[in-house]
Amino acid sequence: MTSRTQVRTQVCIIGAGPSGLLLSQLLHNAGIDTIVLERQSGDYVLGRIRAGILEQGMADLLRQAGAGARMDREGLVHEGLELCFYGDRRRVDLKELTGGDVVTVYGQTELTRDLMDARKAAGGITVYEAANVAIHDPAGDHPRVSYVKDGKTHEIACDFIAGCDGYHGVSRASIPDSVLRTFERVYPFGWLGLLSDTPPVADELVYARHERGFALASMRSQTRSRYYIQCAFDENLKEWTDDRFWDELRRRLPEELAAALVTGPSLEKSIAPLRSFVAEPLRHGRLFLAGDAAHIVPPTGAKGLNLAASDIQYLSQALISFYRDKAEEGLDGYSAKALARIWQAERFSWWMTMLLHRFPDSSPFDARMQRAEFENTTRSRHALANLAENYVGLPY
Ligand code: RFL
Ligand code: PHB
Repeated sequence: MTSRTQVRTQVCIIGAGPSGLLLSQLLHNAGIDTIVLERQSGDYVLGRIRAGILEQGMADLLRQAGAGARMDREGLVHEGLELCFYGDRRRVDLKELTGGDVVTVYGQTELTRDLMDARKAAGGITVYEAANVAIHDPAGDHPRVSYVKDGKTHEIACDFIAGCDGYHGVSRASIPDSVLRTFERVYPFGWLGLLSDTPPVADELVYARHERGFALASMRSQTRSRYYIQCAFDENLKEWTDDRFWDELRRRLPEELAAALVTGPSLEKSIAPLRSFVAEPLRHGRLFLAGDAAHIVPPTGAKGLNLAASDIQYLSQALISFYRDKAEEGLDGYSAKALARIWQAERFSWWMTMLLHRFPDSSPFDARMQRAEFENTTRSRHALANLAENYVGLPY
């Protein structure tokens, strides 16, 4: 027999990724009590190499959460990026095209670490390695969340549950099929990523369409690079030695960059599938979905983490005004408000993906259309400005 303990909190947050940790800090700063439940260990969460590009909104939220100091010191401000289409290189001046907006290069790992530290300093409770997390009665007035830790079952009674547990979490799965509608596109390829302690090949990110497939040159700092190449969706990671990766990357980058590429041993190598996904609505009674639990974008537009930030901004404001003013409008409007921005980011990420990848089933007509799309985008200032304003992030 296992014993069962029960505690109470105002908002139970499931998932200690960027969404859950950011929400916990914003609520804590407003005097709202939270408990965060995370299935993995803290080290495991920090070991996942993911996003690297922060929109202004995400950077501002991190500061608001009291966790922005290191990003302000160490983050790299990027005023532009490069698109390369079969060797044709075009710089996109984000700052000039948007009237001053830029992005910040700062790894999700570092951002997560900063949020974990801020939560620790604030004395907030995060339960790591919480197994069998289960949601009870989300549509009723007294929702609960149970979990198992060290062989003991625990239960949390709460006012609200924030489902910040990513694409494979329990939160979305706890909403009945009769309530939830999902929209999905799975792309017929993946991204093979490599992280190395080598200087980045260029000062700005380079998104390259090559006849062998897409490649991206990104970075985490002046001394740490992050590269991706498009691969088959069922690619075997074991078959990709570092040398094979570097050779393939060199083939796909513009010649001058390939010649300048500095290679070194990989610190991490992984394959990510590409998918577009949206669940609607984002609320079921007292359960709210945010971040990857609610939506997935292919990484081409660098929107996933940033979209999590806008969800959390809307949700935290709604919860704060509920507790401060007993106002329910924010909670009632959360799903529609967040989804409006989500669909814009979905469109942009889908469009960037279609523009820059090699599709195995593409016809000669499709190939010409992809080229025409590139020409249309780079020849027109209006089209470039549209790309730039989406890349730096739509306002929220
Ligand atoms: P996360 O980060 O997946 O965190 C969810 C957390 O919930 C935990 N969890 C559970 N906890 C308790 N009980 C359960 N049953 C649970 N099930 C899951 C998980 O262990 C995890 O810790 O979701 P969150 O917080 O919503 O954050 C979303 C971002 O992580 C994601 O959107 C980005 O990483 C996407 N992404 C990028 N986004 C950007 O904005 N810019 C980028 O440049 C960018 N590049 C990327 C990316 C994602 C990538 N991959 C691997 C998917 C590059 C890649 C390669
Ligand atoms: C990254 O650095 O991991 C990164 C950058 C831009 C993207 C996707 C991933 O579009």
